[in-house]
Amino acid sequence: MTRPRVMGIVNVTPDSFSDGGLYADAERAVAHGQQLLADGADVLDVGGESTRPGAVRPLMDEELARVIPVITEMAAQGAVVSVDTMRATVAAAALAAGAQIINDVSGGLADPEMLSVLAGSDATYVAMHWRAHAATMADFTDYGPEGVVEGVRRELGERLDVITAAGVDAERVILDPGLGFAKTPAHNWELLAGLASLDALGRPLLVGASRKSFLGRLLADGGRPREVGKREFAHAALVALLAERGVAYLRVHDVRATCDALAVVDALADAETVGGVRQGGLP
Ligand code: PMM
Repeated sequence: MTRPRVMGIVNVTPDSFSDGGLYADAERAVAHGQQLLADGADVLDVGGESTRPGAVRPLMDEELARVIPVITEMAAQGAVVSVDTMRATVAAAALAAGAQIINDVSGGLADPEMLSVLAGSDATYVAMHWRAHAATMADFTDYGPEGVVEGVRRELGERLDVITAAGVDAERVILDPGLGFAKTPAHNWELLAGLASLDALGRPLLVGASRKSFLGRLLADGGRPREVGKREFAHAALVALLAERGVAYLRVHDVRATCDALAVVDALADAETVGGVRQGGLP
């Protein structure tokens, strides 16, 4: 079992559901990124557009002004930086500023130029399952008779075909089921339970569950979802289970809690393996 890589989230946005406004200026965002690295993040994912349900898109210049100074500084400090954007122009500017990964929640659907920017670079590409922008995605949760797991597998497979047809080596692509994006809470659990069926696509998986509302719903008290900042224990439990299921990347806010959960998984796996042989459990 390989340890998943931890992608720490740096949202340079005034309105993200999970941490909106906390790191909205470059100086605070850089300090936050440094803290995430100190906590054990392998990659920093810098984003300037909130994708929370119903969010209004920022103007392109606004998005550029939010992310580029932070990417420039973090890359200069030696961090592996990912840019969370659906815009080809932002992706290109981020690569020029030192980013190595394009995290496109639309998997290339939102901007027709995205795949040519990708093809002209050597960046890694995270292609997430996506059906519509945040303003309307709640209207696209019907997966018909095939169901959400097969629907996401099929639609992600179609994206992978389009991406490789654009001249991008499949080896550069990481796939993501897109928890919460045109998904109900029940869909998210079904996808997590059915992750193994995405292995058929032959690419590493990234999962972003951190602080999402399906966890808030799970932990609801008297019908009120658990507040965003108090979902980290449930998320850490999920992290351990995802590590055991072979997920390659975890996109998270709470890097320290995530790394602690992964340390537990590692320790147990080491203890189970004696002389290179995995030991059985209790009789
Ligand atoms: N979720 C959000 C933003 N970007 N990127 C990927 N690849 N996967 C996700 O699940 C994902 C993402 C929304 O969460 P946030 O507002 O807390 O960043």
